[in-house]
Amino acid sequence: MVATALNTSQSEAIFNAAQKLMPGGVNSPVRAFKSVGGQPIVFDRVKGAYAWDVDNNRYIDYIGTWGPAICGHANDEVLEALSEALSKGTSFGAPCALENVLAEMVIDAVPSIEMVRFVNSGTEACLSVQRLMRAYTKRDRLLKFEGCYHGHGDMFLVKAGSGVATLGLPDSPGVPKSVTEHTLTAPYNDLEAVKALFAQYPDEIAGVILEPIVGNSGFILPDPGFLAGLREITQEYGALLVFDEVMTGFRIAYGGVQEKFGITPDLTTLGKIIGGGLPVGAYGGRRDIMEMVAPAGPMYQAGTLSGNPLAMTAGIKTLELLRRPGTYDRLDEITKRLATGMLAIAGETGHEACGGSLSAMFGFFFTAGPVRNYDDAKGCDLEKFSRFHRGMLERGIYLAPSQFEAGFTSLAHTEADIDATLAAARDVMSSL
Ligand code: KE4
Repeated sequence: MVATALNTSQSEAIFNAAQKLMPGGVNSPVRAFKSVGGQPIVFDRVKGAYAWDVDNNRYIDYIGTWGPAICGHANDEVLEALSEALSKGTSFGAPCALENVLAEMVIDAVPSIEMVRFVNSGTEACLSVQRLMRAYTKRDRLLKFEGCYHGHGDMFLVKAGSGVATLGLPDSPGVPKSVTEHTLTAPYNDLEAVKALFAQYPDEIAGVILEPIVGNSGFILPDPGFLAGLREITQEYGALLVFDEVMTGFRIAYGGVQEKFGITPDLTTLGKIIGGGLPVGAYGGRRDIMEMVAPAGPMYQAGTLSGNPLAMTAGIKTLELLRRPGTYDRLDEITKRLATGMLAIAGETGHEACGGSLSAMFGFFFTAGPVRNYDDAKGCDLEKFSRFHRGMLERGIYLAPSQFEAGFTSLAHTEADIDATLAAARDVMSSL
């Protein structure tokens, strides 16, 4: 593959300095490109489907700040709403009507949510929801799936996905055994393994938490019947079913995977899109469970900036844009064009590949497949993925710098962007 000269001198200088100031030069590990190697790109600005680095190279961006930018980066209507809100202050630390507005939108949209609590990140949402699962059921064990990532809470850093998988840190140092010993894991899409764990611990499992479509081992869909099976098993054993829709919420459908697949969990976590690019997470679900949360009930959780007016404003405007008619048909169409094109080109250029897309989420693996779980994902050609990633970057296409991530499109991506991406993919794959 001919490497095209990409001037990244400013990125290099800034990133070198950053490594002396912040661990690995980043504030979130996956951004350091450790899994794919090469020079991370330092962003200067973003707009729509595009990002520009500090050397003024332009990229078609398929990360979209890891999901929030589903309406396109720096959407004019979101920015306008924010500048209005800004004039009234940045944070109140007191009740604010905007919290009611976003809460009502989330409750109206997400089938499982009758009551919601806003926090400041997906991690905080998952940390809070696992405490609520245990408080409500008075049971200690949690069941998660290998390769699923639910933020960096200790109890979840057991065979997690995303940056943990990328760095090969399935069990991070600093996490005491006493915390993870209550965390059970099973392979994704393996209902028999789940049944066996419930048979072994019939009245000890507070609940099952999963990514209903996996984005943190790469893009992995649930097998037909998997989600329904989990709904049945948890009901049978009096355990809770929790969908971590931090990534899929408002991306797969306006009501998330639970709306698209017609399976209603007891609790849901959200993040990313509901903040429209500002820090917002949320957890919500059945009223009888949520009323356990302080100060309505005894389960404690709190946060200085939770529900702040700026973040609420960005979230409200983003959901307003998403609930316009035709949004998800458009996202599905443009993403299918990309994913089917990529797989076709892989085949035409002699590379085994599998994957696909659903609504505004996509992914592919360099393997014949199928990829149904984390082990399958780990078995694909990671080295080839790294070379593909670098080749695409040099051609102005910004893909997630890890095989264990999903790709994201937005309402700002055009057919021309997709076709330019496919042309670059053909160029790279022809000499990969
Ligand atoms: P945050 O704390 O990063 O807002 O959310 C944690 C989280 C929880 N649940 C799911 C399903 C998630 O995907 C995430 C975060 N996603 C990663 C991307 N795979 C964030 C990117 C990063 O870690 O920098």
